[in-house]
Amino acid sequence: MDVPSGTTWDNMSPAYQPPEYTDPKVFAKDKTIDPNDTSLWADSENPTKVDHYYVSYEGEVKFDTNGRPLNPKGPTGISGRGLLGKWGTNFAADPIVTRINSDGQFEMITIKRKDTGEFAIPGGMVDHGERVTETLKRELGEETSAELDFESATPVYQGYVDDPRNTDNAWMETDAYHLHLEDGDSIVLAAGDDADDASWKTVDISLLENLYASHAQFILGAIQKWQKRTGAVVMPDGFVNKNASS
Ligand code: RP5
Repeated sequence: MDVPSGTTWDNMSPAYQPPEYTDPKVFAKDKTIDPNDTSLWADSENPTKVDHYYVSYEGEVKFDTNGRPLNPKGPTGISGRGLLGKWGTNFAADPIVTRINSDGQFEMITIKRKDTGEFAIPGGMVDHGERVTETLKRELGEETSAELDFESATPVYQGYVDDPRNTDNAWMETDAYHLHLEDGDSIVLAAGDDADDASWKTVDISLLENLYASHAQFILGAIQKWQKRTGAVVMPDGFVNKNASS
């Protein structure tokens, strides 16, 4: 269902009746089916019976009259959880890993997602009780086989992700961190089960315009901070001007 841009929960039409969708895979992975089964990852069908707080980087979470959390960015045109396991915020972490290649171009580690076929940061969901820096390391390892530590990485974004899976009642938020490697050439990548490809890609306009969800926004934030620290500038074709002052 199309929702006019600028629609909020306060100004939406009283006639708004979006189709309801929660994927059968989500119901099949309901943790309340067997609380001892650690392979189950989805919330109960009842949003008032979940085992987590309703929190968001975007502010206080609001609810509808049935106790369903409401997407902080407003109506999406679909209710339920879609493909997402949790009611409310589904927290992810995104490791942005960069280097300058031998031609002088700024590169980053990307994966090709199996679900949409788009290139993306090799991020993933934060497991229950996991620290974000642990998620960054684990997800990068699982999706690309690169083993890196994120304890000293630079935080570059924290908040809502414009993810195609978002619904009125379940949405993605992330913590994106940046790690720039001086010796990135030694890292060999191999795609894990969740990805069709894992590779270094030049960060140029063409890559940024075709990345999954709002990943380009996080990468531009990382580049901006890196430019401030180093005084170098990443040009739109990916070449790094080391003598510029940003
Ligand atoms: C995006 O989905 C996040 O930014 C992160 O990259 C990703 C996590 O979901 P999965 O890759 O685990 O499906 O919203």
